[in-house]
Amino acid sequence: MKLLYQTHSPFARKALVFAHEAGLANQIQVEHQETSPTRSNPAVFDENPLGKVPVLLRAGQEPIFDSNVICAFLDTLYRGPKLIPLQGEERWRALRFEAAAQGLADSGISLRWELVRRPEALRYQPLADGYALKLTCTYAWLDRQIDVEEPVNIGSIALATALDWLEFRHLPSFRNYPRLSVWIDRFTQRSSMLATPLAGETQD
Ligand SMILES: N[C@@H](CCC(=O)N[C@@H](CS)C(=O)NCC(=O)O)C(=O)O
Repeated sequence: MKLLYQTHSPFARKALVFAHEAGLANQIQVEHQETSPTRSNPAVFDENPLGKVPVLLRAGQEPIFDSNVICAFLDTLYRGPKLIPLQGEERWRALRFEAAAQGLADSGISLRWELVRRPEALRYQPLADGYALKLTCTYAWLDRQIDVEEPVNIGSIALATALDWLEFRHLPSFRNYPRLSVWIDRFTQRSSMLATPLAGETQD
């Protein structure tokens, strides 16, 4: 399998960390692709009509996107206990955390447009404030919700990759939320996270 990847994408890293946790990383060739809505990448558009990474390519099969679907597919190949819990409150907790993580990463990207990516004259402060509020409210919610012993699953993987990216991009900090801060510092020591460092600049 080949993963159309980006070393500075929280979503691509989520899929790759999931592959590592599922013991499948050695079956995946990782290929870096730059993407931006202002600079379309034909190699990515050929596989995903949204022009976004990550995309998982399989021999003789249709491509799989986005990160949620790639993780769901990889979990079907995983022989261990499912990383997307199958039932009960454990499932809804993991999926709720995944949804929060997707929102964090999406809000962080939107905020970066208002702070650094859009030409200065086109930036809109009320929108930046609105996205920053989504981040800080979600940090506060997570600080109440997260268990320092949170199991490794789709929820914790998605949260760790989103939060580590927010810090990498110097977006509003979660460091004044003590429980969340302790949890992320532990999770980022996992070999799956150490094997997938964030690097690089967005090319718009
Ligand atoms: N919901 C998607 C989001 C993917 C996404 O936004 N990827 C970014 C990189 S971080 C991208 O390729 N953006 C290019 C664009 O928006 O055109 C997922 O979870 O995979």
